[in-house]
Amino acid sequence: MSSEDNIVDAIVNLDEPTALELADSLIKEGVAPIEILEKCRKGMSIVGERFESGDFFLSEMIMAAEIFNQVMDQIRPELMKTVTESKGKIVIGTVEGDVHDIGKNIVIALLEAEGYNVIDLGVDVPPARFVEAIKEHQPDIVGMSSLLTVALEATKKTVDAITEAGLRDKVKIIIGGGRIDAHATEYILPDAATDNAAQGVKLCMKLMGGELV
Ligand code: B12
Repeated sequence: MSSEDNIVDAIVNLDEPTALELADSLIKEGVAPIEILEKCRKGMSIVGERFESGDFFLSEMIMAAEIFNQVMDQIRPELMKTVTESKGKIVIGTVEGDVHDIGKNIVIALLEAEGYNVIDLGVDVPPARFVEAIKEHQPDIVGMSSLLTVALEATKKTVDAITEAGLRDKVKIIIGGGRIDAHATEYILPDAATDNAAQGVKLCMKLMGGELV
């Protein structure tokens, strides 16, 4: 079995030392940071399935998240090695009612590695806080993350609040997260949507060029 498959198992087995050791060897072997993160994401999906089926409890999801965050800390310096000139400003947050932030933090790391200036509003961010941040920072793009089905409604409310504040034509909006699909996109009506961080970075580049995606 390869180190990449093993890191999936280490996360599912909640084996932090092994996960960190494997991440370190993968970095040294020259495996692309994004590939390592995708493997870890696969591990997190399995953890989620086990939670859903009742084999894992909340505490195990918390432990898996902790391991993922440690791996992320190891990988971030590798990502930052490629930073180029500033490409634009992005305000991002996890919407109200949702505290999942691992996916958001990956998007932030990838965007920063691409040279974007990112303002992170954190988690459980109310629509009014997004509006305030747009007024304060005047970003090119606003990113919203959500992992819970119920948080899709908060995402919709956030887009509506931006429209009601008269700011909808001042920023491009991208939504992302595990529950984002064609139905959610049709309902929320952002400028771009994805359930994948690397794709999200590509979409941001297109949005910066004025393209609707
Ligand atoms: C870890 C985890 C937790 C941790 C979160 C810790 C943290 N700091 O984030 C904790 C333990 C706190 C947690 C809590 C809960 N969780 Co939880 N959690 C997970 C788990 C296992 C992994 C999520 C994760 O980090 N995945 C890895 C990352 C890398 O993937 P990702 O988030 O999808 O992000 C990628 C893309 O979506 C994209 N992306 C994400 N955001 C954005 C934003 C933009 C702008 C862009 C471009 C892209 C993008 O980029 C990322 C990389 O490609 C998932 C299982 C799963 N399959 O998602 C359940 C899951 C999301 N949780 C779930 C549930 C039910 C809960 C709780 C309600 C449980 C409870 N009974 O309390 C609470 C809710 C708390 C709240 N109010 O938010 C359900 C949601 C079901 C649903 N359909 O709504 C899931 C799917 C588990 C399951 N199968 O039942 N959880």
